[in-house]
Amino acid sequence: MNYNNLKTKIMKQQVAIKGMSCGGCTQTVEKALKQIEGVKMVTVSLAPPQAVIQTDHVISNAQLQSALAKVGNYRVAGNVTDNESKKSGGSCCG
Ligand SMILES: [Cu+2]
Repeated sequence: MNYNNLKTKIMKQQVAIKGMSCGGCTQTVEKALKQIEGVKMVTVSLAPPQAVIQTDHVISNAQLQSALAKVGNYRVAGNVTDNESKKSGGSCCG
């Protein structure tokens, strides 16, 4: 049932996420990203801290960021070349 690929092209976006510190965080982030319109599938990992999103159109980092901001102190880091090494304590487990 997922093969309506002539109409809908699924693409993959990979974004680094900051502020996750445990499995609860990854689940929270995953849920939040799934709420975004057009997002079909989300896979969040802690190491490396990132989300892989399958969408039917490109989701902007700003859109991802605003979805994350609603559920906690998580940030889209964009490029993996982010130099910030400070740990931010996480949102769901203080
Ligand atoms: Cu957590």
